[in-house]
Amino acid sequence: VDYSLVESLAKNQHRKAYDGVIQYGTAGFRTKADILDHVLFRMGLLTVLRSQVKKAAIGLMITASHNPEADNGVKLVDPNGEMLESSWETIATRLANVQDSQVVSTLQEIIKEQNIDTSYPASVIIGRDTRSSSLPLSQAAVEGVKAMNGNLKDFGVVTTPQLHYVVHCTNTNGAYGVPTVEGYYEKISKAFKTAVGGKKDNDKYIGKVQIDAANGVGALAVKEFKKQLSDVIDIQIYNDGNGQLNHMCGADYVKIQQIPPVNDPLKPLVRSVSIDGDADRIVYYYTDENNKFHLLDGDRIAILVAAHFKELLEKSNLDLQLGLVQTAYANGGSTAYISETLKVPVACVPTGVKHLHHKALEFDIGVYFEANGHGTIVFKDSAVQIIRTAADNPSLSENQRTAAHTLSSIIDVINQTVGDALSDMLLVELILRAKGWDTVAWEKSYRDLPNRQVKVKVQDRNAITTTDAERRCVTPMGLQEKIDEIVAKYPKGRSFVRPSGTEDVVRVYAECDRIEDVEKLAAQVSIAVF
Ligand code: NG1
Ligand code: ZN
Repeated sequence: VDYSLVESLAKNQHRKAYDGVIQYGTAGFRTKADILDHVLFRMGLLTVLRSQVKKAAIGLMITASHNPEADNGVKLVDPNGEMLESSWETIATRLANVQDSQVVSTLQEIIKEQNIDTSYPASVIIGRDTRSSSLPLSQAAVEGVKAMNGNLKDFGVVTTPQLHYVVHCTNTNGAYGVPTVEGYYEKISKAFKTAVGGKKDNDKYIGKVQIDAANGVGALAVKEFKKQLSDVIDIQIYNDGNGQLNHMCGADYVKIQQIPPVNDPLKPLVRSVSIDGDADRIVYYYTDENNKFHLLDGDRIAILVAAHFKELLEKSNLDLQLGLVQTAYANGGSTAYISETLKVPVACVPTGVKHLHHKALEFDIGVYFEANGHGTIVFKDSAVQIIRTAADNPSLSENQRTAAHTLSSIIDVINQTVGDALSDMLLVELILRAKGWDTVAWEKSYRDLPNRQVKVKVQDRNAITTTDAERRCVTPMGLQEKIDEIVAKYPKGRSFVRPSGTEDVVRVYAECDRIEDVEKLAAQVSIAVF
């Protein structure tokens, strides 16, 4: 490596244009796009070292997900397609913040501390979303990778889950699938067709869905699935990339505002989907005959999936442990339903998919979703083996075999590497079809408690620290007692506060039994925080 070149690039073309501290947060670095160039260059440098440590290909995705167009971000993807290990988040933050003149010495420190074999041929897989700032930022990352002599595969514009998928497939020599975007579409489409058979409708289920693509990169993926699956499902798309990214549309907007996105045709009872700006989140919704909005969020998707798997496991008589993972943002109605009615074990972990993913891996089949619609299902290799064997086992009854077979075909629809809006959507569609349900039937299983999420701007959001999977705060002193006091006045009341990892705000979540109280509860807690 020519470190004088690295130094010159760091001091000139990619010099730091920002004095404040930039932190690797819940989903990597995320902030205004115009102060990120040096971060991307440095992350290009760092992925090479990460690849040499893991002796595997590492991913680098440029996106700011559901944030406005002016923002951007970058996250690194570890070999299995999972989020970067947390000790390296600290390393990434350190490298991103040193002075330009210290970039080379910091790299050398990292090499020494991590005992890195720099002769290993590194490889880095890059992807980006459709933001106008994403191309120049990806060029900065490419320069970083090249300056460190890393091999590079630039997949251009892809969804976040596609990038995770390609990284995983690359490192497992194709065992999970072909490591290309075409391979991704083909695997999932084929599995969906196998799982549903030929017909489009079943009882109350109508094989037609409309999708708000948030004017993001997901629109490209929706269009491709629409083409490949036209004979089994009818997909209508809007907010398809021609409008402003994430503006009054997308999964985050619909979930938080609890209203339909802009450009929704607003026909009553039509099953509708909103995905986010990089297509890793999904929520369902519909408006009823009285024009009332109904949201079916990540909690509801998780429950639909878990209930279906439970039924198939019982039918196939397979002894596999099914579990569900949520965060504190999961609606209390959903948690009660899972543990009391469904009787599936449920765990609660801190916000951020990496926490959910890790916890879910403890089960044979782990279903995890954030309420905002970010989630997937992970299977232990041994569980996949057991299911596949049972599907072909002549000594089982035909009913058992059929159930195992259904499970087996469902596995391949799922992008296990990370939450994937479109693979999740196809999973929901095939379950609804199997059950012959429309959204009204799906919604019937339990009632969501009325809830509100608000943001509070404070001087220093990190003054708030939390415990118990973020459900209680430790500092500032006295705040938790105040919250307890407020919450106690509301039947079925629950509220918690935590600093956001992606925005400079404190998030306040509140839920309670009566819709007319929830606004007030959220406001009172917000005042306590302020
Ligand atoms: P923060 O900003 O830390 O709350 C948000 C979401 C997370 C996750 C990340 C990454 C909520 C309450 N928080 O994190 O679930 O999706 O963004 O996109 O939805
Ligand atoms: Zn996203």
